[in-house]
Amino acid sequence: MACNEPGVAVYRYRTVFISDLHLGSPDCQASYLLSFLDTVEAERIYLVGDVIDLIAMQRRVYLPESHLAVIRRLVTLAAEGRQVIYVPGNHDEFMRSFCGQSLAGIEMRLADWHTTADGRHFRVCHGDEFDHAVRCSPLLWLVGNPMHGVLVRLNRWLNHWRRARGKGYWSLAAYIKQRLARARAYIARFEQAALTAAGRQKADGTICGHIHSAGFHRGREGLYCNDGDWTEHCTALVEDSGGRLSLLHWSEEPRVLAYEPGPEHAPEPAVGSGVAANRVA
Ligand SMILES: [Mn+2]
Repeated sequence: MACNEPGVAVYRYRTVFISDLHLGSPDCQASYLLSFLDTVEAERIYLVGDVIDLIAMQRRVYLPESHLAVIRRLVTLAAEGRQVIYVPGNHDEFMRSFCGQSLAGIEMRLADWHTTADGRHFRVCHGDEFDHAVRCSPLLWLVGNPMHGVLVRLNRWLNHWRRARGKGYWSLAAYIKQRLARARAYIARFEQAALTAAGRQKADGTICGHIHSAGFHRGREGLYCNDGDWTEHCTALVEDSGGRLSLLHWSEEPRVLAYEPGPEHAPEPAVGSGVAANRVA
């Protein structure tokens, strides 16, 4: 479906930030990504790294039609006059050698500065540059979902099996919880590294991806924004015409995951100012 087809809802934003698409790997949720690109209009689209997963492609090239359609769509958007800016990440590090050039109308940049409609300056980078400050595998984070009930049952089955083999009790739930706590600590350290960099650069904040965890965090140094990923979570960071940032979760029912936290005691966004407010058709 095309944006200008009558009857198709279109959501309009000033800027859209997406990262960690991992095109070329089976993990990419290309059909949701296509529906997002077909339904959301923006003047400027930022691709914040790990767009093409060259690391996965070295093992095995996986480029079905849906992945090629995403690439075609991005090239078309650029040809139609949208500004498409590609800031490579660690999985598409090779693309960094093209920075400063334009590829099929897509501007390649090592990192960038984005000024919001309300005049704030954000540094845009993939985020792997903060890894050194974190010293903990981002893979930890893929441990995933604290589906507690499932876990408890799994734990019971596992220990039943262990007992039958004369082995001692081992708590899977405790193990996973410990790993999740470590994952949370990892994210907190990553956020802090990004904020420290923003403070150093006299920016109002940092916009990045990399850890596959969409979120905002307001620190003394500014605002941390992570646009998430399109492998598990299908999330995007968007800026509306007034410069306000929010995080969208894209599925059959798009919804706002979070609004940027205001300064302390700022009023909550008005009801109806969510994803529907940006619906224009
Ligand atoms: Mn990455």
